[in-house]
Amino acid sequence: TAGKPITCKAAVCWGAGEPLKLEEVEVAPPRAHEVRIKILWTGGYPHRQGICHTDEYTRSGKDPEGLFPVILGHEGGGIVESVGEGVTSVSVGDHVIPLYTAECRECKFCKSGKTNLCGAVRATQGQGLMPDKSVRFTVKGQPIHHFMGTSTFSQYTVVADVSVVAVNPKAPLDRVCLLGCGITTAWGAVVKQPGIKGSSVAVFGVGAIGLGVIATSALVGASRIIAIDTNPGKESWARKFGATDFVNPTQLGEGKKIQDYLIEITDGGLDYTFDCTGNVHVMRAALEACHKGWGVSTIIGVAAAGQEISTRPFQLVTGRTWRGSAFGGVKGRTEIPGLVEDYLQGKVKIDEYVTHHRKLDDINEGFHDMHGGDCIRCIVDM
Ligand code: AHE
Ligand code: ZN
Repeated sequence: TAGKPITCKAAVCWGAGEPLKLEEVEVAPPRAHEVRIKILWTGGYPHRQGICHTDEYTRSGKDPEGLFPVILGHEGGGIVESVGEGVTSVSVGDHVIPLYTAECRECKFCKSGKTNLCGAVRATQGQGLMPDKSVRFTVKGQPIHHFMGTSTFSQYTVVADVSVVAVNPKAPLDRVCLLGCGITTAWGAVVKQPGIKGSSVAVFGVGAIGLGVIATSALVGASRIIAIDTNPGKESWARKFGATDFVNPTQLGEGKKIQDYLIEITDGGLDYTFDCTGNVHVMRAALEACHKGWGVSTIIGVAAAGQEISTRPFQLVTGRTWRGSAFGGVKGRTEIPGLVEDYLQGKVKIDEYVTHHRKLDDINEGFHDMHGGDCIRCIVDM
């Protein structure tokens, strides 16, 4: 098949707010510095409502960067089918995870030692194009946009060679595909934040991201982990992943703010808080629940278009820090192979997040899971 177009099935979103439609898609061969991947598994579509649900956010038409028609999907695993000229980082047959945060190791960002946000392909990625400004997907001759540099809702996809990482083939791809987004994002947000060992942590939102933050905080030795969610069904999930406390902010009584309650029960506030909801009001509460003088609040959730955060500047003047990270600050090519080993050694949970399975043909079933609130992660069998 190398060097020739491949016809396969993909879930195409033809317009903002439209359901995904299964189509026969023609996937062109990889050009120089590109990799064509046979996607075997993808997660990341039926995220629970309000938690990391980026594919659904873009499908809905609310993402200002959204373009149509498009093949969504950004949390996948597969096998390299062929590579274009000049590709040295992966080979045919490698088990790989596509990366929506590339790592070129040559740009100003990569060389800074300060961030994982690579600049190599981000501009074209945001335009739904490959780095040479063209697309590899067509349906009956009509070009279809790429998404987040990954487009994992297709049985074959093409990605830039800086946007993919090979992993240990002994690891089950139907599990480690989840390292393509949520679990890695949560893991990185915690392990790259110095000081969590022996500290108090509050986690706002108990979906896959929140559970990952809870599990990783427990792993690095946080002394107290308070989980917060309006869904009482999340308490058992939170405790199973290592939370020591659970608070339902809707049960605090008339007019009582969650930040005030948390400050009371922690003798002045938390050392570290994490927003895993994408809700700007929750982000404010997470900042204001931090301890005066040193508390640090990290934003992980993606807020809807046009939303803005606010608080009194006094909150920062008096020593609280507001920060955020994308993909957990993780450099995918350098760090994901180690995370896969951690999973194989039982140090990092993945299996525990998988609540649902789907066939590609049933991908629209995702909507039901998402609104049901009982779905942490669904794995789609491509
Ligand atoms: N396009 C959106 C922003 C989307 C966004 O923030 N994406 C996250 C990843 S979400 C994973 O499920 C991210 O890490 N972004 C970094 C980047 O470079 O895009 C909007 O609102 O415009
Ligand atoms: Zn995601």
